[in-house]
Amino acid sequence: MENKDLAEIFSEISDILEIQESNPFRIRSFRRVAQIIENLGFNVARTVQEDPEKLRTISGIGEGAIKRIQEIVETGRSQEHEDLKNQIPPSLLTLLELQNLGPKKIKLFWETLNITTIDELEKAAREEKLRSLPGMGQKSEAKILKAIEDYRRIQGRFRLDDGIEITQALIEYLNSKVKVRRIAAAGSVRRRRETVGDIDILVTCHSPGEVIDAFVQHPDVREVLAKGDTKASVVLRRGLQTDLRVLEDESFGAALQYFTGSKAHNVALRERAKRMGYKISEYGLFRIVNGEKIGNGKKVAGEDEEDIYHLLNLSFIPPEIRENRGEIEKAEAGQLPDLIKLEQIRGDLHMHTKATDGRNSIEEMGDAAVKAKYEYIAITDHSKALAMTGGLDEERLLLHMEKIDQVSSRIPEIKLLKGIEVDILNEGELDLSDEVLSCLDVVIASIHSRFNLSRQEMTLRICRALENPYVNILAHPTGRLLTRREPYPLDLEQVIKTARENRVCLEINAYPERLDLNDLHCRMARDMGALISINSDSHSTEMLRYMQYGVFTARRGWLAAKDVINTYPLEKLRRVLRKEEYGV
Ligand code: DGT
Ligand code: CA
Ligand code: CA
Ligand code: ZN
Repeated sequence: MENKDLAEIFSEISDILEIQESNPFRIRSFRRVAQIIENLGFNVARTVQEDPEKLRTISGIGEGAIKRIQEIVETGRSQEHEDLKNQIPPSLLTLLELQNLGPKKIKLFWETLNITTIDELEKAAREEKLRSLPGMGQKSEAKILKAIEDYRRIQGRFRLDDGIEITQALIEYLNSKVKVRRIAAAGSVRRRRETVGDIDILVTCHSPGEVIDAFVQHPDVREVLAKGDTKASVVLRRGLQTDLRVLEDESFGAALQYFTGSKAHNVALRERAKRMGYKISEYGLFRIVNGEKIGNGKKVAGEDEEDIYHLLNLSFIPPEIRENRGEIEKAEAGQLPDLIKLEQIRGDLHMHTKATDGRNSIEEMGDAAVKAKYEYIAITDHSKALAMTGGLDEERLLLHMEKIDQVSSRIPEIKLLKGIEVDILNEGELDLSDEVLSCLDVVIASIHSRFNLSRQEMTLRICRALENPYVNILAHPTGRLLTRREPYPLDLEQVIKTARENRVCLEINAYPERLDLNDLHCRMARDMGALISINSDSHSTEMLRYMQYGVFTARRGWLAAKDVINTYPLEKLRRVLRKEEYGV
């Protein structure tokens, strides 16, 4: 069982309690447990059985929570959760998935208009029945309609980190149950697309029946959609579908190529094969002569994926860029970019500490970064405009900077750079004085307020901030939250141009819910000569691992190490941050 599954149960308990207007303290404590579990870097379900003491040391997780976790791990459910669910219409919980709609509003709609489903809510909003309710108005009614529209569009897609974690766990599980020969993820998971619709796993094995049986018996399987001799489809917890295919060794590579996709890439590859006198399918690459397969249908490639690309006179195309965006032409010319790798990342330039809304101290972040084998990191807490995070004013920031220097000298393995994530205010002015900003090593600017400006206003606002001589990085430039919030309207081309002119870098925020810039934006930035910084935006030591998702996005955006400043050695990085150097 994944941490997300456990966290969801705790979070649903708190949602239901909130709808029932139960004790606020209880509501908060369940909510907190959910957040902690979701962000822990180890598997809680396994730990609670093997080493429950480890959980007892985590603040915020009490005996009650541990008992509940044990119950869920042993029985697959929590009795209290089940009881609570029986006390409300089940569809109310679906309403919680709408952006900006919390338990209080849901309770209000339910009690006053007897609304329990998304369809009913939509109808009421269209009939203008919501606006007259307490705390509601025309604007909030329109927002609900927008949230419903967004929900319907993204429904059924999952974050990449969930997709990868679940895939890895399934592969481990199958390996532990059956002697498999080759096993791999295909589909959008392998292409590292930012969201995944379903998981595709391919396997070769001497006894297909055994793998299929083990697969459908996995404890997280909620429903078996199909079960055949060589293929099965199941629905896991949280509704994620997974397809498993058992293959012959001699066609594993061909199947991996086919089921990795994307569909558009496959169509283009198939046309190329045809022009060259080949036929390509999930079973192999076949040479066609006079409409016949050479050697009585014996294929020329199939066992290994690389052979297929090479026989088609292409260099191997990494899965992340198989989207039919020009990769086949570049592979033919031998001009594919040398895509960035996680090992090339030397540091992380965006993270928070206890000084604002992070969970760990400067020391703890520094130690964790040493473990991640980084050479440098930047500590970048929030500025005062984000009052709810305890954002820093000038005075506190100066003290914080001293501390960062002290910790840095105590940890010789790594350099801690002094930074800030400064809020961009209403008209593009920054939340802190230039005087203080000029003393920092790294200044990250970001938007956390007034998302509803027009495209032109937002573009102007951001560009003004980029013109400040001390700004180094524009954080999460479009503000989108995957499967939750659309980007604000923005002329990104203008923003990139202004960034480049002012020697500002654009961030790939690696937080799996953001991945902002996205893959296409990265490529646009690179083509326009702007530099990128990939940052985890960690709010605890465990989140440093999110760096990998930013690297996946960078790869999908055709970036090489030279395009990304946190692959540079410290001295070169500092020249870029001082704006003495920009570009390659
Ligand atoms: P997803 O699951 O929506 O995130 O995206 P994919 O790419 O994983 O799509 P999926 O699971 O429907 O299929 C896996 C791969 O199988 C897909 O990327 C390409 C291949 N494939 C599926 N159907 C077709 C098809 O009709 N034609 C071709 N050429 N390839 C297909
Ligand atoms: Ca898929
Ligand atoms: Ca599929
Ligand atoms: Zn941040």
